[in-house]
Parts: sequence; C-alpha cells; structure tokens
Amino acid sequence: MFSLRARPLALSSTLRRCLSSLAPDTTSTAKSLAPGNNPFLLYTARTPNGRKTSIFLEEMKAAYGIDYDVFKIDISQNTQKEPWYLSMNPNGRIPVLVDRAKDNFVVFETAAILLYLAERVDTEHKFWFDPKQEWQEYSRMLQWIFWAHGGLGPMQGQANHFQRAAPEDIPYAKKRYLDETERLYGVLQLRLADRDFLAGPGRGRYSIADINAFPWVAGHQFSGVESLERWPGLNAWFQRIYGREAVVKGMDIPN
Ligand SMILES: N[C@@H](CCC(=O)N[C@@H](CS)C(=O)NCC(=O)O)C(=O)O
Repeated sequence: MFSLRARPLALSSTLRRCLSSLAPDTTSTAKSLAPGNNPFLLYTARTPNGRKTSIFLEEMKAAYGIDYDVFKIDISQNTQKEPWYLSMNPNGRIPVLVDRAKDNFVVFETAAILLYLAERVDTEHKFWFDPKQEWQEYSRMLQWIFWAHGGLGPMQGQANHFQRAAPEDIPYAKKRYLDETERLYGVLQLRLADRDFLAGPGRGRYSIADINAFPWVAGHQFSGVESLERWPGLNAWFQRIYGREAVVKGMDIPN
C-alpha cells in the first residue's frame, strides 16, 4: 500500500537528484567565470535593482575598505536564465551576491542582500539600526525597505515594462502603473516633507532604507515621470543622496 510518508520522501529524493545533476556544472562555471579575489562578488547589471546593491557596496568600501568584484550580467541576452545562474538564484534575476569569505554563500533578492551586508560588514551601524538598541528605528527601516520592495520596485518596474518593452500598446496598463508610481512618490513625499531620510530619529539618518528606494526614484524619467518638482521633500532627498560620492560610483556599476 502507498504509505503517507512515502510520497514526500520520494519527492525529495527526485529533487535531490535534479539538484545534484545541476551542481557540478553550475558551480564550476560560475566560479570559472568569476573574476577577482575580493571578499564579495556581485553579479549585476545597471538597473535599479542592481544599483541598490552596488551603491551599498561602494558605501561599504568607503566606510570599511571592503572591496568587491563585479560580474556583469547581460539581461538582454537572458544570461540570468542560464542554469549556472539559476543554481544561485532560481528566480533568474539580477543581482546576486556571493560572500567568498563565507564559503561562497549566495544571497539573492536586493533587500536580503542589503540586510546581509549590513549585518556582515557594517558592525558600527553606520548605515542601519541596531535591532536591540534602536529597535524602533530598526523596525521603521524595515518598514520602508518592505514598502519599496513590495510596492515601489514592482509598480515602477511594470510602468517601465508597459511603456518600453510590451509587445503591444496597452494604454490602460501604461496609465495604471504610471499612476501607481506617482502615488508611491506621493507616499515618499508624505514621509520626507519634514525629514531628511526615511528612517532614524529626528530628521532621520541615511540608511539602507534610503539606498533601497533611491535607484527607483533615480529612474523616474525613464519611467515617464518628467520631474520630481511636484514632490519637494522627495526631490530634496533625491538631490541629497545623489550628492554622495559612493552613490554616484554605485550608479555607474558595472562600468
Ligand atoms: N525582487 C527582485 C527583483 C530583481 C529584478 O527584477 N531584477 C531585474 C532587473 S531590475 C531583472 O533581473 N530583470 C531581468 C529579467 O526579468 O529577466 C530583487 O529585489 O532582487
């Protein structure tokens, strides 16, 4: 008789076989293609999501002297859908971070990468908040990270898609996602009307909450938002962050 326990066991052994048949090829390909010996390796492209991570790595380099290597992924060629890449990120999207100092530990999803780097490198809490000592600000930082990760990025990404990449012209979709992007800019304006940064006491302190949202706002013209003048607090925040050397450098990666 078929036992209740047999099914999950059978399934997981099939899964194990699939994974082990992928492993030798993918790992060695990824390693052999990866340049450099720096502690971190970033697989990325010059897009909003890629830039979040390169900006933070540039900040880490400036603050702690920790360097990283860059492997450029050509998303127009679907390199991010190749098996060796999918073995690191089954979602098939950039970026991916590899922590060479931790046995090539792999991290995907930008918010997870920012938090991972903060915990591993930013021991002095220069760009994030101590979950125990500053738990309220830590929570606020997470709230803005989750907000952007679940809202700003996906909505503005869809605005880009329907305006620039969709194989057919769908005015309703174009309008819906542009409107939603502008609504979300309005949310940032509400937060930034009397503050300098998204999280932190008083007028706030620059943190990974800002880094996580900034590259999307930086891409506003590409998404069809001509100017940020309608949102003065957001505009001032945008200029303030773009004034940082590490941000300018990070925006230009891969160069
Ligand atoms: N939620 C993911 C989104 C990553 C993402 O959408 N990356 C885009 C570039 S901004 C990408 O890889 N696009 C290529 C594709 O969709 O195949 C993250 O935050 O890491």
